[in-house]
Amino acid sequence: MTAFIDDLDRPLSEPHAIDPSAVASLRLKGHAVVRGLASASEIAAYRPAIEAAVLKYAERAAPLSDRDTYGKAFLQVPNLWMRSEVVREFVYASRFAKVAAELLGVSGVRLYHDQALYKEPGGGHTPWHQDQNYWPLDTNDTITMWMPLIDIPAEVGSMTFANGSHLHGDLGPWIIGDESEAAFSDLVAREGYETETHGAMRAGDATFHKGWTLHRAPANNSNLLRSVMTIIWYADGTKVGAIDSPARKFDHQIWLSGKEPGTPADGPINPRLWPPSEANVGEQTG
Ligand SMILES: O=C(O)CCC(=O)C(=O)O
Repeated sequence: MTAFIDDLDRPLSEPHAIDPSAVASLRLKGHAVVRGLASASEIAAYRPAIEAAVLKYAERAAPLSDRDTYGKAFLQVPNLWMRSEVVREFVYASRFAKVAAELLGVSGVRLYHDQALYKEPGGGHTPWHQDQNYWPLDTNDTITMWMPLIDIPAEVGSMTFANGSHLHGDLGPWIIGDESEAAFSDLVAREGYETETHGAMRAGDATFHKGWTLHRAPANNSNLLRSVMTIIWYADGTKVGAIDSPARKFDHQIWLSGKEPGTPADGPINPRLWPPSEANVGEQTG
């Protein structure tokens, strides 16, 4: 199949060698940084398609001052791969999925979903939270790639992680908001978690974090639109987990095609992206 963006430095199927320290960091701390995973020109090629979808969404968004803490944190636009063939090429990239599998130490990964997270100038902090509270997946092998589409200076900053928090699984029922910020701030202080950020990032650098890793992000006090694309995968072979909260009920319908708990999480919108499955091999030419 012909690639939509065909003048890249290297195809998005070309592997990216990761340092063993990144694998150790993900295992021990629950997060890792991989610098230069995509080049500036690759990002420049895909950013317009991602941005177009976000800006369309932004036209309908309420003014910042009218939103709650979660709403102020970012413009959140999910499943961009379904809206644009160009974005699909980016989200399906085996270069990214292979890194996710290697960091998790699993032989294959499936797509859970993608989402753009654009923190506007004046946008608020992203409260402490654990992603996996939302995900009805019967595994701890879940991972998010968070990739800036512009250079992010230190004063805007990237996420902060609570090192080792993923090793404790579910740390509380709070979904993202003022309550999760208060409860998890207390927990981080009380349990003495060391916190760590990878700070300034270049377009195409990426952080990876596990589904149970506690994380937050600072407010955007700059004039820059903090453009970030995320992709979430889980280990191939994972089963649909318990639907035991409203958040998980929502995710179950939207992202797991409502498949029965206990059955393989291999629905039509959860393709195996590493190793590329037959149906996607043609997408991998980059
Ligand atoms: O982009 C942000 O501010 C937070 C992102 C986040 O929480 C995530 O990707 O899991």
